[in-house]
Amino acid sequence: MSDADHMAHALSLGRRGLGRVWPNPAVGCVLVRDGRVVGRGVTQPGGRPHAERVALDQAGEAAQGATAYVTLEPCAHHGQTPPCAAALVQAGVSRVVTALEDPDTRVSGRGHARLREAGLNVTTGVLADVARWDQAGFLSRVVRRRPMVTLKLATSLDGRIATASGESRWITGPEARRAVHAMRLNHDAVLVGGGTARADDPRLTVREMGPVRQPVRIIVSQRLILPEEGELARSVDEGPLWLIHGDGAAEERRAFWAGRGARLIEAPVSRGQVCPTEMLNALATEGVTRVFCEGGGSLAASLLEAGLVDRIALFSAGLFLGAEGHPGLGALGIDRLADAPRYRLKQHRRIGADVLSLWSL
Ligand code: AOF
Ligand code: ZN
Repeated sequence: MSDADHMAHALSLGRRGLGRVWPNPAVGCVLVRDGRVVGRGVTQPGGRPHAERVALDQAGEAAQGATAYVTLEPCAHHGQTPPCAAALVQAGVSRVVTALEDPDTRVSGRGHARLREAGLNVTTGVLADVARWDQAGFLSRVVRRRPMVTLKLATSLDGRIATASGESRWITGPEARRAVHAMRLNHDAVLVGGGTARADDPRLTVREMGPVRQPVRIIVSQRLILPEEGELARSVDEGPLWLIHGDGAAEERRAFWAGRGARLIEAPVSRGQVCPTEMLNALATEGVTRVFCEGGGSLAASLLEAGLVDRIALFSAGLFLGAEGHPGLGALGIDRLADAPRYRLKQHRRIGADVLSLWSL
């Protein structure tokens, strides 16, 4: 097994932490001695203990003379626990292989330096591209001071997210909805605009996936006009609920939601809406690294316009909705989703930078 093979193993462990460890990165660590894995670790829920600590505890004496594969530079700072770099040295590890340098100013190069000073053999940059993809949220929070944003869209084949009369449930089928719940889980937070909260009355929790750490539910509503009798107000106990609003939100509304147990975050308003850049900056300050935005149309547009969407998860359902006065297809006379003929996917193929999907009735 090569260094890259062991690092791929550590990366797969690290991925399990995504959505559970913010504000910290989801790190994976594998300890290998004489070709045998003697310890495995992943950053624990809430961000501690760190991955190396978990792997070292598992390995015990077997860590002596082992090689540690870590997906991020081991930390060098004294947080609530001693630095991982010191722990690796103390356990007698002889070689450390990492994927990325940690941009956190308390670490940035010091972890690697400490290991080298202690006489360990250090190799860096192994599978760095994969690690950068996996840890994009943490890197973004630290370097750009905003979380990584994934925009989820569920559209008809003509790119519409609702019928002309506003019906949007459900454009996609039950399997796609389950996939959405799984995607919510590997993000720290789920974000929707106030319009969606009013129109769909969503609960935004992860359901039917066993006991899980619920992502933070974040609603952005400039004036805090949200259904006070709806699912959100009823489900505050089911997971954290944060509301982002502007300075124009009425005092009674603030008091209502605060009384319900929601966390209120005020952000600057520009052009009549909460400024998306400032909003994400505020979320990064709270430690959020990965945001899953589920719409609606205006929030998605304002994030896209400001260049704040890093990833797009596009679900396409096999129907056309059309609409009078919109670009694309004209009116098809469809008000209710049930009236739209559903096509079935026959083939799905990447062609250059495009996707061909072949559908039939
Ligand atoms: C590691 N291994 O598994 C993780 C690391 O607040 P603290 O003390 O937990 O430190 C958080 C910082 O530690 C975080 O910003 C990042 O630099 C690093 N995370 N380091 O050696 C780990 N999760
Ligand atoms: Zn550490």
